Amino acid sequence: SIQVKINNIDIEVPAGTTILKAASLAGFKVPTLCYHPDVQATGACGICVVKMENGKTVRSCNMKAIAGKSYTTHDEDLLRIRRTILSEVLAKHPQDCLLCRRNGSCELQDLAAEFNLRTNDLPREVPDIPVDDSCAVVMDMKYCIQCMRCVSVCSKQQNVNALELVGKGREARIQPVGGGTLAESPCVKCGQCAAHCPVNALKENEAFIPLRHAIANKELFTTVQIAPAVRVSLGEEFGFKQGDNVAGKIYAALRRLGFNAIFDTNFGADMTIMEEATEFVHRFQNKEMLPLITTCCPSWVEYLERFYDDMIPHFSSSKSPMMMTGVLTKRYYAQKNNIDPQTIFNVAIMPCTSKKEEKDRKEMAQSDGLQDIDLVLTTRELARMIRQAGIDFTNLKDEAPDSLLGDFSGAGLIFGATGGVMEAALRTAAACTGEKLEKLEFQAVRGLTDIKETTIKVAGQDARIAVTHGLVNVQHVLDRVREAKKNNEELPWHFIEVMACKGGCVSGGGQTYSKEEDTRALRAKGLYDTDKDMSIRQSHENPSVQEIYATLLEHPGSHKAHELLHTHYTP
Ligand code: HC1
Ligand code: SF4
Repeated sequence: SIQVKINNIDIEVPAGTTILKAASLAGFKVPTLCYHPDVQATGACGICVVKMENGKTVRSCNMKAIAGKSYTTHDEDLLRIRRTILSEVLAKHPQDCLLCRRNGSCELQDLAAEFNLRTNDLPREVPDIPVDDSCAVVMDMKYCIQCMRCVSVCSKQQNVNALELVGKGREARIQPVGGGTLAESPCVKCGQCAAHCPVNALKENEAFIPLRHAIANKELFTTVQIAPAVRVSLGEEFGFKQGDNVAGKIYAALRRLGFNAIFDTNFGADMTIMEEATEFVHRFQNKEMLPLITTCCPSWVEYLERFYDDMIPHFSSSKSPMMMTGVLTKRYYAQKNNIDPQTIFNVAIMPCTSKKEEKDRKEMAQSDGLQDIDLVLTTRELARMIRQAGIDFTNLKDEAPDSLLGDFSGAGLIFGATGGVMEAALRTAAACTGEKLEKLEFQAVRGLTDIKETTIKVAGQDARIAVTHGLVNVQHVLDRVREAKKNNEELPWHFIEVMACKGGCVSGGGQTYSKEEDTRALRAKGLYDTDKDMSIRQSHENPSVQEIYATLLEHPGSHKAHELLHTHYTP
């Protein structure tokens, strides 16, 4: 470690620490705008300048602190520089803050407040760029401040490269690659660009007004499910700590919003495991089309279809938990409760933008035209809706979801973190093929390592497992599989889980904004901690799952199960 001085405060920091981080460890918050811990710091905006001993200024986000040196983070000169930069950005930015969706969560607005900007004499020159709402991720680039975070996450974290910076100087702008709409670009709708946008330029296609109308329509029976990861993120919007599991309050809030029945995607996750574990055991024992690859994540599905279409036959045919909960709402719950499924309006609250498109995929269409999921809201949209309805979320008493599509095991719950789907599948695949499980935790597939591997006994044989997340890591996994197949060599893995977003759904493109470094780990911990204390932690032990098989589906992989719970993907 090294010693440095920040504003005359001595502090010891690990060698290699940036000045920005050293300042924060010393108790000073240097303002930033283009900086985000997930992306390579470029210093593009210049707001984070600090002064060295010789009076020279440097950008603190990408400069390492030097041993024995002293830095000033706040004085009159720095304030003047920062106010000038901010004024220039604001001159090109719309100033309709009161009417803006990011009102209250905009990083630019926060800085304007922090710097007490009251006037701006610079000439206004807001670019005139039309809104692109061609898909689940909306681009309104007149708000763009060219921080480049979106371009960076899309290329470095997701390896999609759907966005590019074109033009120079005043003409510079970010656009979908090739200049068409985002829908025409290779975008997979993961929403990571939106989750990293500091302003109102990139965002989900908002759907809560149609939802309000549906709830107000007394002829409709409104049902709702919440995804695993939503419960460990939504609380942050209302002052809870990162990773706090606020599921009980969410159920209570959804009831107060007027939903007629409240379910949980975790239930569908248990159903997905029943079908997918069965599918895996079958393929593994018969050495058919291995490795099996998970398909819960629609951005991942789209990515594979676009870039690795030769691998489509490896896809699991089991629908995602959202779609399974959806179909069982309209085909099972409706029947059991004498409700005409045509009158059900079925909503899913997801940490994800891509789920807004999954529900409309042609593979999900029912032969009679009934839509399993009618509308998807992100975590952020739910927070807005709760506020608008005047619900005092923080002080709500915990409530329970409705039976039986609200009943779940710990295995269904951990789906929200990378490795969770695999761990849940292994808890069932191993147990149901007669293996004795010493413990239910599979530490090897937990955590934020890019590619996680383990071997586990299934039906008396070693099954090799890989888990990866963040689409940039996928190529290393799939290239090895392709290579082995081409050379007729032994496969590196038999079962692979992929989630498009780094960390899995806990860090999905629809989650609460965060610039903290340990957000993913804290949210995942929230899920694992709850699972640890649950009495039922394996999907096949969920009594409601057992009841559905006993009364409707017979057994996993049955003809009826295939009709309702499976799909198929074609190149
Ligand atoms: Fe996910 Fe899934 S875990 S895809 O990450 O399989 O979005 O949370 O709902 O469907 O369960 C997301 C989360 C979610 C599905 C489940
Ligand atoms: Fe890139 Fe994902 Fe944004 Fe599409 S949604 S532009 S793939 S980051």
